[in-house]
Amino acid sequence: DRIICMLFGTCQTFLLEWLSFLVENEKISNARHKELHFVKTRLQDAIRKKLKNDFRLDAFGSSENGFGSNKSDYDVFFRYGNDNYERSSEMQIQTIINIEQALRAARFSRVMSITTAKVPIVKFAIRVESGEIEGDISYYNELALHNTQLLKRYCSWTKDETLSKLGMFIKKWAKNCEIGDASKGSLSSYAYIILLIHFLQRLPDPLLPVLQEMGEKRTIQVDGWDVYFCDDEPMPSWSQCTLSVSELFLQFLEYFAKFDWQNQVVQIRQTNKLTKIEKGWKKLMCIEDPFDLDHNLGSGISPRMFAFIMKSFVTSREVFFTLKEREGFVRSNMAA
Ligand code: 3AT
Ligand code: MG
Repeated sequence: DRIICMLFGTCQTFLLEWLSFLVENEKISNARHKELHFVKTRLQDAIRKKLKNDFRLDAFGSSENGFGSNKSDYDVFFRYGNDNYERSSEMQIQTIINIEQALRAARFSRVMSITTAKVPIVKFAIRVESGEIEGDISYYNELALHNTQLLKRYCSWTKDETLSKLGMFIKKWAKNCEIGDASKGSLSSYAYIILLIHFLQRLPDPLLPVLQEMGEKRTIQVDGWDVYFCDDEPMPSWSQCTLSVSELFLQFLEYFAKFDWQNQVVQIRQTNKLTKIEKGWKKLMCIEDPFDLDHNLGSGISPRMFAFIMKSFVTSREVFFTLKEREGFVRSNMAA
């Protein structure tokens, strides 16, 4: 029995170390940043040939927010240069179709526009030295640019790279469990990072503050929502993380396996709890966007998917925790 325990313990340590190693190796590198810059230039050149108007492209999402890996896709916004961007959906769809034609003409691969979704996009892929980069271009959404900055601020809160590694780790775990793809009825990477920040804000010794409540709070309106967050230097008391990525991951699983999904809303904008009744939300999974407070990131989750996501949290927690306990048992026995 002891030998089996020891093997399990070793496996768990090995597995977690191995995952940490993978994440470490996949962290977005300078070489990757250069390739992304190259892709942006290629996109600009291609679009310029097709569209007469002045325009600009802005990257957002994981290539910018600190939680990106060398395998992440490249999310890009298109907007007209004069900044009076057109909001009518017909115009947006027409622009997206024009961009699609421009990318086809410039020989990008797997070019495909999706104009039936809430946010019309053009998907594309392009070969670069390290392999292939997939991406999509959507029409300018200023709020997403602000939430990218908010995530980036949280990601850089601790001096070391614990948070970015943990975020990448969780996104990878969610994708492996097939619960990390909003287009397939589960949750987006973005939603998992919101879960992570919420959890870190609520540790007995919080690792993250609530940036939207801190500093000289003032209102900054974008699309009718307040996008203020404190952007000052980190305070020393917050800046050290003594827990490892694997320890935090286990606690993250534990927290959401036991979360009161029936009554509570996951949110990162206030210290106080927020209930579904207060929001008037009835969905099984309620995850509030930090800026667009009408937006529930869990609104697309079906009862079946909810059960599947919960099962992933509970099962992963059980597997990792059981192994951890056995490892502890073995260690104490060996020490004795
Ligand atoms: P990956 O590394 O690509 O998996 P990501 O951070 O790029 O992670 P997504 O591709 O899911 O995450 O989303 C790209 C950005 O789009 C992140 C966020 O700024 C914005 N975004 C995504 N989903 C939502 C949403 N439901 N509401 C508001 N903004 C969103
Ligand atoms: Mg992305």
